[in-house]
Amino acid sequence: MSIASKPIDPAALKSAILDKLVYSVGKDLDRATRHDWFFATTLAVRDRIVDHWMQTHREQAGDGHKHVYYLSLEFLIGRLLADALNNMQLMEPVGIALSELGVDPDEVLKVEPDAALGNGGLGRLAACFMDSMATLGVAGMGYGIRYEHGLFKQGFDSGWQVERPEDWLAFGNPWEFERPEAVYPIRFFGTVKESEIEGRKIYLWEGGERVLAVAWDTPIVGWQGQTINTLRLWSGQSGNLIDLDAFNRGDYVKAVEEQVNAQSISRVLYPNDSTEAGQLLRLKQEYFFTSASLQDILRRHLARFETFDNLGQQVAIQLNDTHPAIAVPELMRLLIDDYEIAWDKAFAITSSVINYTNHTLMPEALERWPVSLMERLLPRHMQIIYELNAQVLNELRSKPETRDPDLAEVSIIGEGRDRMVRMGNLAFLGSRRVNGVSALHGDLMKETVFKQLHAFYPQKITAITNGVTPRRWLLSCNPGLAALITSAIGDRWITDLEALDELTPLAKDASFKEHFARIKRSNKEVLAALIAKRNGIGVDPDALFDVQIKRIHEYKRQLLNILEAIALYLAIKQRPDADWQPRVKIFGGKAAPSYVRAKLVIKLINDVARVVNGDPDIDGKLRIAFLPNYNVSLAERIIPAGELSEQISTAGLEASGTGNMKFALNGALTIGTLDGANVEIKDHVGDDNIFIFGLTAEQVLERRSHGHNPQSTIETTPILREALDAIGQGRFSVDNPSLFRPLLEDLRTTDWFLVTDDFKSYFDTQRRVDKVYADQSIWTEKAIINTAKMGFFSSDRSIREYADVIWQAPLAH
Ligand code: B1N
Repeated sequence: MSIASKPIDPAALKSAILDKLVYSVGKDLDRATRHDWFFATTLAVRDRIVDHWMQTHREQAGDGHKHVYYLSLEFLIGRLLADALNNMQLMEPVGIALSELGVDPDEVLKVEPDAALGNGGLGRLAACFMDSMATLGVAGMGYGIRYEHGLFKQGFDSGWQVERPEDWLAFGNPWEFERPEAVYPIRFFGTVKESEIEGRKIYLWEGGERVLAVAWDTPIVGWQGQTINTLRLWSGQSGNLIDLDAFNRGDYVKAVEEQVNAQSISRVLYPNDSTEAGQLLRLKQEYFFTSASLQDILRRHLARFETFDNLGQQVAIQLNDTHPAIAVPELMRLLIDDYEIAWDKAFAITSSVINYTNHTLMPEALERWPVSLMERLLPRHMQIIYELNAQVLNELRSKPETRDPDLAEVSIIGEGRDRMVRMGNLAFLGSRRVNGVSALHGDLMKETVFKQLHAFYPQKITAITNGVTPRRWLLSCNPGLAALITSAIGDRWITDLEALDELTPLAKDASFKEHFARIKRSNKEVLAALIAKRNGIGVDPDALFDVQIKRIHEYKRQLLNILEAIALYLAIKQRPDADWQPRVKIFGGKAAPSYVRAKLVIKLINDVARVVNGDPDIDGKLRIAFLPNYNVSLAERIIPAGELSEQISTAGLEASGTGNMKFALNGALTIGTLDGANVEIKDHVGDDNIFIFGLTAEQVLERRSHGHNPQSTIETTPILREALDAIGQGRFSVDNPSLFRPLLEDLRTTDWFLVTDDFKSYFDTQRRVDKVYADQSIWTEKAIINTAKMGFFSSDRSIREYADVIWQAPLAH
């Protein structure tokens, strides 16, 4: 029986919540804080989940269910209560129960901390996939790290980004269950001793550091609670709580040193997005969670079948980027050294269960670890990597068409002065399937980073376009629009997003259009109030809401956006009485703390905002607001109010993007380049319902190799030159006119991300946007078409494709 089919009684919920408040939280009604109510509510709801969780465990134990394990260094899950209530259809009765207790349900939902165990798209995708696996009944388990501190909190100080530590566990976490019995030892450093027993070589990896990985489980509730899967996060612990010798000597620091070191592994998330971190602690984190997860997977499998012969039939492992790529030699090591399986068989098993998703082609994000570091930290793995590499290269060498440079390209070890282990090649060679995250990205993988590997293994690469869960990104975040859609076409869309296509004819229906526009307008009012509260500026809900929310990165080109804003500002000042379309430019996003240039872009946006918003000549025709501390919960408030979605990366560099899908689903039109999934969004909504501009991926490569001359582009584009001059003259930084010189100098010389090349086309396209927006009836039609055509971009569709093409795992629902 599904949870939804159980009678849902607000009175029973009310007494369950009260019980939890008194007996689990230890407070009475009069003294309970919002936090206490959040805890009590979650614990009451959790009880209803747990029975079904156990039921799911029992069902999935049978051999009819292939077990899918999603290994990811990041799970950007955000808040869980609203999601769980929605998926279990308990939102309404819990709302009633709380109200009757004199508590505002919205306040309770809002005090839940936003679990920011990820940086951006890659981590959020993992969270959407967990939701879709549970909804479709895939026996899917997520494995990651239980970071004590998630992504830093962002504040602004005089327009500069400042970082504050994040502390989501400070008040405890009612969702998780510690599993002290699921504990695995993880070794670092040490040495490998070789010996022989009965003609068989034995490798003993000994000494070094040893830490324990302890499991913490969070239930993941699928739609209507039919399947409840598990997200298992590992935390670092020392086996020795205290060093008694040191303690007795009076050396108290030394006495707890081992514990402190072990815990530091899961202390904090690295704040990098699309760049590699390159530090020892990062590599330790990667190995720590990968090894713990694989040990757990093997133990679970043995408990089911008592043999590894059928591992490939019963288990699929998905590596979310190369962060867990050490899984390839680790699985080999466990099978060979711990379970005495021969090399060839171990490799056959490994390469039949492991799969790898690539999320970026940018050279600075492709993980490479110095051989010398790996040899020290993971000596046994380096032996396995060398042997695997030799075996693969020998096989390929025997093919008549193979040339030496081809072999150098596919080698796991990059030669040169500093020898490096190329994690992408390792993951590719150890995997059954390697997938890209959009059609364009899949093609580019074959033509660029994996060109040679693809030539040798033409069946391996597949492209599965990303998706987003409609439960969080429409049903839960935009209840008004969700209700309108359901009243028009029924609620099938919640689990079958293609049903949205039935809205297409309604794009011409006057009454539907009016409702649709009214909901957008009301979402804009809510966002306007938030902007007033957080940024202290008033924005007109009738203006065009133009939004760019994502990590701050040069390739995402927030700089192009703010340059366009400056050019528009100068144009308005020149002709203040012309018929300007009022516009609010909204920004959100964090820069990696060490990414100096990205932080300077944040400062520039904030400084331009201050000048523009304070200029009486502009009179509200242009407003700029950079909302601090962009995260999942803030996205849930911004996206329903967005009208123009900025997806303006240099073509070929954004592997997919998923914000682009969330905006279009909520009725925003995209202004974007032909990059990542924008290409497919355009195919689905049609050329008339999207604003495409700029160079294509192919033209970008061509332009970079020859014909790129930013200086002359600037000279021949007066509006661009004037915008740059305004910055250079200190118009936005009167106290320090040279502040932004690094940005200007780069634009005038290298301009690697082709901001100057795309500027004119972007500016002109924005003016086209203004014109279309002026006719609200036409704009609304286009917005409805965008929502109607987003069926393809559900993460349910992505997971169906993974289950079919990669995992060969059945769906229960
Ligand atoms: O993965 C998303 C895509 O939609 C985005 O286009 C892509 O940029 C993003 C190192 C990354 N690629 N690489 C990362 C994250 C953290 C890190 O430490 C790289 N993130 C992406 C989902 O496919």
